This record gives sequence, structure tokens and C-alpha cells, in this order.
Amino acid sequence: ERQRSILLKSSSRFPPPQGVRLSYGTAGFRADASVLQSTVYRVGILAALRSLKTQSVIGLMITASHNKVSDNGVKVADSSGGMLAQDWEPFADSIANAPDPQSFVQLICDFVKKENIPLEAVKTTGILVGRDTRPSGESLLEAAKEGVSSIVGVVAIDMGILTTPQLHWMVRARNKGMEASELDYFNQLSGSFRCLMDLLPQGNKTNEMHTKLIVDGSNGVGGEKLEILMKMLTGLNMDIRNSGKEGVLNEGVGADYVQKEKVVPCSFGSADVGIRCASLDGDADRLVYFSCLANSNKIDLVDGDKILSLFALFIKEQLRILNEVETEKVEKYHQAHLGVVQTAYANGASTAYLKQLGLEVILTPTGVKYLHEKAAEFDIGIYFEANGHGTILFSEHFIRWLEDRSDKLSLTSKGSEQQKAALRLMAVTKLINQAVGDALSGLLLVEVILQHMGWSIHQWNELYEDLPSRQLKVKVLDRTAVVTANAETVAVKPLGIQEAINAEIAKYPRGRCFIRPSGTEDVIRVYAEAITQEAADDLANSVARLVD
Ligand code: 16G
Ligand code: ZN
Repeated sequence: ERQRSILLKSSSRFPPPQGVRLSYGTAGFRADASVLQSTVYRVGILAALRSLKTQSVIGLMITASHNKVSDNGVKVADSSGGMLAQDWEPFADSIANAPDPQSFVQLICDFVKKENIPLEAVKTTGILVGRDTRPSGESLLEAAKEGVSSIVGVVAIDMGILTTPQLHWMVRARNKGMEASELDYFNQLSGSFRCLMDLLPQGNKTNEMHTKLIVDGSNGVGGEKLEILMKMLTGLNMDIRNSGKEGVLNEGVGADYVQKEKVVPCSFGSADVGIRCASLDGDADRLVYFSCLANSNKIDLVDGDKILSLFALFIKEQLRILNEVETEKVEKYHQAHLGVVQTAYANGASTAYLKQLGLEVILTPTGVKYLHEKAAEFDIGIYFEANGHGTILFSEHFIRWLEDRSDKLSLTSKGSEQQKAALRLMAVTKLINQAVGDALSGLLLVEVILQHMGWSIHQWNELYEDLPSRQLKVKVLDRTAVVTANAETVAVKPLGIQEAINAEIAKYPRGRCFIRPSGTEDVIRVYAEAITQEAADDLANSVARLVD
């Protein structure tokens, strides 16, 4: 009862905006920052309830990622460090849209009862709250804290400005009983990076031209954090641009811009031709690489699919070395189940390449939560969206086996190739973020693998050649009219549309095309691929006309 009156009182200070319907969507709530105060406050309450339900630490992140600076958003990191459990999303939707304090508090009471949420903390609970560099973040963070502290017994811990993956990492680390400050994060990344550098094959010291990297920080939090991390690293020659000191967040910069427009971001140009470049998005959970072309603002894009391919090659190679067992006496080796997870946006050439490597490839719908969940089913699951969000997940079982194996190898064959492979894999499990895709940790892993292979960005890019593709969006009144199946590759509604799409596809050699409702905007997205750019454009345009 005391709880009820606290909630009534505090929620009356955060009236919901009129006439706006909010939905938790693919990656939390996102909208113009001016309408989010009440939503963020309410998500603070949701996070606090989640913390009590799971009796663990939960995260709350205020960001709108690659969207414009005047937007903002809020999402919850679950106790594992991953996305909020999907069965709580409907509750998030309903509380965000409750029209007045009474109905809001009633929803909460009903939910607490239904979910059997204990209203006291037995184990370590608490909410880590973070935000990106958006100016609106400061007051939204206060609203989140108010929400959290209106649930008796749960405290908000203000982590300040962070990348989204840092916050997820911290939640995961806390709940594993590990140290989880920002410095711990940087120490873990730099330490495991150093370890991989020490294990580079002899003679693979690439020349100066190849080791220089220029990073586009999207004028966001990523550039700032990378500058700190860089000071802890040796063996990397990095030039960080668009780190947010001047220039507008995500405006003409960042991974989303570079990947979708396929042009150079601001402050890159002809002087950078031939040099390896990378681009982060506004909250540093996406990473793409590119190189500038001479006499043009176009780029050679090295997208998430190619990062995935590079990671897959490296891991596969280390597993192969590890499994080169000479005698039967050595314990039976572990057949690590390695799999990759992509979405329908993955370039067809990448999928063909990965399959040709003998890898199991799985498709899921768009959205990190779906890819992550699938990847977690493997011993080693690598997932990436073409837009640059992805990571490598290692199962607990595999990590234990690997630790044991490398202990034994250090006794029986110290310095052997097998021991090195085991140590490399161990370092990768620490370097690459196990909670969520992380541009900073991904960047370090790409860099060390390129040095390992002795490759330039061009050699990497030549692993396979992307099929030309085109993405369009069609504004519609009701995007829910389109319903998809089979990981968004088939449109089952409106009736008959898939047949019409198939008829278009049939006109183009190696043509592939799908439509899907966006999870973040009121649009239907169209993706098309074919053997020439012209054909891909034509196919996309004719399918867009079917949707209109
Ligand atoms: C969100 C998703 C991203 C997805 C994108 C698709 C997360 C953390 N982010 O940004 O994975 O690619 O939405 O947007 O899940 P769309 O539905 O508008 O095409
Ligand atoms: Zn992002």
C-alpha cells in the first residue's frame, strides 16, 4: 500500500504525452526526445521490477543509436547482459501507454501479482543507468532514476556516459560476480588484445601503410571511449575523427550512414584513399569498415557480413590447429559446434561463401535479440547483421573445455602451435563482448586478425565479391499490413503479394528480394539483390511499386 501511494505520487509528476502511441519495438522505445520523459520514468520502474524478479542487476540505457540527435530512446539490458526477455515486452508497451497515474499503477500491481515478483531484494539487485552523448540524455537519465527509486528497495547506479555495449557488458559482469567498472572493461579489452598481439605468427609484421587505421566516431560516444582505450594499447596506429568535439551526432557520419549511402563520412576524403577506415554508430554497437576511392565520394564498403566472414575464418583456423592431434593417446578432441547467424539482409555472396567454408548458416528475423538467441545455441556462434551489429558467443561448456585444454597443453607442449591456438581462442572469448555486439571490441579483433593474416583491407575485401544490392523504404499508413515468415524472406500478407514479388524476381538472374515492415519506423523496407547494380535497382523499384 505504501508502495502504491509512492507510485501514484511520483507518476503524477510524469504525465504521458498526448496522442503518441509508443511501442518497445526491435530495440526499445525511440521517439523525439521531447516526448520521452514519462516513458523513460516508466521504464525505470520496469527495470526495477525486473531486478526484483530476477534478483540481479539490470541495465537501463538511454540512446537512440544512429538516429538523429533530437531523437532519444530507452532500452533495458537483462540480467544476462542481453536484451530484455521478450515476454516482458508487452508489459513495457502497456505501461508506456497507460493514460493516467491510476491506470498505470493498476497495471503495475496486476503485473507484480501475475509474475509473482517479490517486493524485496534478497540478493544483489540494482539498476545500472547509462546514456549516450545526446543533450536530452541528462534529464532523461534523471527521469529513469526517479522511476527506479520509486520501487522500494531498488537503487539506481548512475554510470554516466557510456557506449551501449559497455553498459551491457557491465550488467553481465556484475551478475557474474566480476569487477565491472569502466576501467575493468578497458582492462579486459586491452589485456586480451595484447595477448593476441603477442601470439601473432612470426614474420607477420605488416608495413606501416597497412597498420594505419582511421576511425569515424559518428560524433558520438564511441570516438571518445576509443581515445581512452587507445592509450592503453600498443601495436595500433589509429587516427580518430568525428569524435564529437565538433560536428553533429550521426549527421553525415557513422556506420549507418556509411553502410546505407555507401559514401565517405564527413572529414574523410581524397587524402585517405587506400587507407583502412572504420566507422562506428552513435552508441558504438555497430562497426563497418571501408576504404575511400580515388576521385569519388564513393567507398568500398566492408560490411558486417565481411566482418563475420573474417571472424569465422580465424576461429575455424584456430579450431583446426587445435584439433591436429598426433596420437590417439591425447584425449579425444572436442568437435566444437561452430555456426553463423545472419538475417535476410546478408549479402547472398556472403552466405554462399560461408557455406562453402563448410559452416552452418542460420537466418533469423532482423533485430539483435533474434540473432543473439540463435547464436547462443552453438558452442561458438558468430552473428552479424549486414549493418555491422554482431559478436561471437562462446558457450560456458566450450570455455571450460578450452581452459582445461590449454592448461594441459601448457604442461605437455608449451609453445606448440596447438597451445597458441588455444590461447588465442581464450583471448577472443575475453576480447569480444559476450553480451551484445560491440564496435570497440569488434574493431580490436578485426585489427589483430588482419595483422595475424598479414592482410590489407583490400585482401580482406576480396574474400568474396558482394552482389549489387539496393534498399528502399516505402512510407505506408499501416506497416502491420505486411506480415512475414521464414526469417522475413516470405511475405504472407497482404495475400498474393509474395506471388507478385516472385514474378518480379524471376526476371533477374540471381535476383533476390524481400519486403518487411520496419521495427523502428513507419515504413515497409524493400531489399533487392541481383548481378548488376542496375538490375538490383530495377527489381527494388518494381517491388516497391507493388507495396505502394
Ligand atoms: C534496430 C536493431 C538492429 C536492426 C534495426 C532494424 C537492435 C539492438 N538494433 O536498430 O539490430 O537492424 O533495428 O531497423 O536490436 P528496422 O526494423 O527499422 O529496419
Ligand atoms: Zn547503435
